[in-house]
Amino acid sequence: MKSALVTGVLGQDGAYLSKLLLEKGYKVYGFVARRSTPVDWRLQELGIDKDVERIEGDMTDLSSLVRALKESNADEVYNLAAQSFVGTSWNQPILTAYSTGIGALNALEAVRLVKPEAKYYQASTSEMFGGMPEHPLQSEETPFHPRSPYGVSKLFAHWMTRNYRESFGIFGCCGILFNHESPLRGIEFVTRKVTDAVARIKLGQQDKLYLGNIDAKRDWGFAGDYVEAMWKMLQHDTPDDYVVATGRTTTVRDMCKIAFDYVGLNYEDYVEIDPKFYRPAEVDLLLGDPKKAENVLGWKAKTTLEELMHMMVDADLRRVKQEMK
Ligand code: GDR
Repeated sequence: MKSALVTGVLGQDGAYLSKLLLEKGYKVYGFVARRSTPVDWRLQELGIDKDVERIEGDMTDLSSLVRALKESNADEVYNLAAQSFVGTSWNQPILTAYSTGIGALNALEAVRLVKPEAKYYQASTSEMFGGMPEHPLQSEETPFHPRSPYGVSKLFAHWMTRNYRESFGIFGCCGILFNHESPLRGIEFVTRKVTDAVARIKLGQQDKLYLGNIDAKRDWGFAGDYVEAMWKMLQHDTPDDYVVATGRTTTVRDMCKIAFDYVGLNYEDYVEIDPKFYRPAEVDLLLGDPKKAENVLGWKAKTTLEELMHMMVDADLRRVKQEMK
């Protein structure tokens, strides 16, 4: 039986990836930070909270990662842990650098010290590109220009993974994932903020939805599809880096329209702009070129943005109705 250590296991991707690995017969260990209130609702929603074995630790504490790797004897390490909200990274840049940047280096060091033959997956991100106008379509060859402390921290982790591959022969892969969403998305991210509001407005619990820059364009896919790409990278003969995206970009405005239209409402009647949601530096346009992942790994996004938004609105309608009981 193969075993995997997943950091960030209580997050959206951690939950979907754990489910996939459990279905494939892996023993799954989740590396979790101690919290006064446990946040394992995502594992519960997927019905796998009893199946993931927790190991307590922190990404900024190398010794806890070393212990986790010894205890799990993992064949595959998936580093999904991060301070992952871009907006917060301007207010907490140092924490972001520690957890998102140094945290990844700690995980790599743990692999090097304890089990150098383990395969390592690094959750890299389209935020590393910064959406520069001269590169309207981003691939593995596109130069990086991160525009937030989060993007800068992720780029450090990305280059460290490449460096450990080149320096020590670690089987390290970086998945450069574009935005990926699901009913398990945190409420601070724009798609989930929209679908939660659509459900509340439809059910008479909320009047307005306040957003920031609705002209920003994103390449949005379904997180459940994207975790398959992570796994496939580690099953390939050679370690490499891959863009994981749908190849379609949509404005925040049009994404809102899809969600409101689904319940028969006009988004223009409800969406208002609040400059407090503007970011000090915006990434205007993200559009990924997923050809390499398709050609080399045989991976392709399966879920359209319409299907994704409908799935998320349905889940939020269910949740809000439950709350109202
Ligand atoms: P992003 O996701 O920053 O792309 O990073 P987010 O959903 O937060 O923002 C997407 C775009 O929407 C604009 N926007 C708003 N965003 C939020 N959160 N709230 C608002 O009210 C709002 N109004 C407009 C943003 O300005 C932005 O342009 C996500 C994260 O999951 C990262 O961790 C991950 O690496 C990348 O996706 C790929």
